[in-house]
Amino acid sequence: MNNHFPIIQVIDEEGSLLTQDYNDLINKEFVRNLYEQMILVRTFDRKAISLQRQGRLGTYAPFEGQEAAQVGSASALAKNDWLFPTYRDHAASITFGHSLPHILLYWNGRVEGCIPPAGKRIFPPAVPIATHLPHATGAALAEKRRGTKNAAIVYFGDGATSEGDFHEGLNFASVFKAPVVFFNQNNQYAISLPIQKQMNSKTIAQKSVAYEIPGFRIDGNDIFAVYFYTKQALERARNGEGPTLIEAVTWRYGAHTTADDPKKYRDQEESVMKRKTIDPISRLERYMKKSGIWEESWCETVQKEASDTIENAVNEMEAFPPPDANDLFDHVFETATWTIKEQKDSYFQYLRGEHS
Ligand SMILES: Cc1ncc(C[n+]2csc(CCOP(=O)(O)OP(=O)(O)O)c2C)c(N)n1
Ligand SMILES: [Mg+2]
Repeated sequence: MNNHFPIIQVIDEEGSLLTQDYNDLINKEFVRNLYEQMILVRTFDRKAISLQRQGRLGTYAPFEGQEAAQVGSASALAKNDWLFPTYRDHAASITFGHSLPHILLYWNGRVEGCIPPAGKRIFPPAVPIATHLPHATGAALAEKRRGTKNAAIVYFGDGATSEGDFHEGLNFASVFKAPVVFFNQNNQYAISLPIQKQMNSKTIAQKSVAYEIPGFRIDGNDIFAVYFYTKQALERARNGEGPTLIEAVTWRYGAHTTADDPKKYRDQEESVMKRKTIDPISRLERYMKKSGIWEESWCETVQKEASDTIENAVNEMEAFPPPDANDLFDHVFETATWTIKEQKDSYFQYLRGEHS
């Protein structure tokens, strides 16, 4: 079978613009905002790994390499849309307005980290793979039934497409024309499993054909392609035209989480090479240099501001009062089952030193 879904780019790897279609929109302010946001989230990601290594964060799932996919897509959302992230999508959540200290609190196992700022429709990260696709479809359908123009976006990886929930979410959304964008980040690995062993399909985008919905395979390291194709999918959703599947082809440079070592299952030289060629931030930088909107002093300020913002977020996270042990049990079900009650009693006895 041929590949029916060639990768769509708006800028090439050298940073040259391949189409004039978006000329009116790609202005200096737009480009600078995207660049600033990518620097902020990369600084966050690196700091989070460093905190984990120092024992100041529990564990962490890094996204370095996937900044364009997440920042570009979340930048296309409107204020009242819904965002359903996985454990790797904090760059999308941050871009959509989540609070930095709260995201850090999440990685310290704190329930406060699951709660977005008031008015922000951001779900807690889904750790079970693909369970949140039907949730996003449901939220989108509720918006449609209420007669609003709000849409939902749901993030998931290549591995998630092997789960039943992926197919149920897409089928239901297609049948009911739910205003939802299925945003896949194909980073080509599900922990240690490469995409070639995950599926026989040549692409993830082609899975849209089975559900009779539009599918696009875009270069996920090209922030313009990500932004404009997500924007278009969201517009279709708002206009009552139903869901879209977007496959953003990308790459994670580092480990699956801070708990694994990628050198055990792949040659990390590939990440070194990809950093030189397809890095999303360097690519936008090349575009900016070619189009005469690059200034070294501006870039230095952006980096300094990002570092200050992240340092403040870390201070805020670490100044939080210690956790309440009740939180471990009180949010599992709305009303605790007898098993949860028993576990809670037993744990509090243990904390009081009443049994080992
Ligand atoms: C239902 C379920 N099965 C297995 C796991 C264990 N698990 C955690 S992450 C992961 C790989 C997911 O890969 P992918 O969907 O490509 O996302 P990525 O981590 O690359 O962002 C697996 C199998 C899980 N969390 N949930
Ligand atoms: Mg993956």
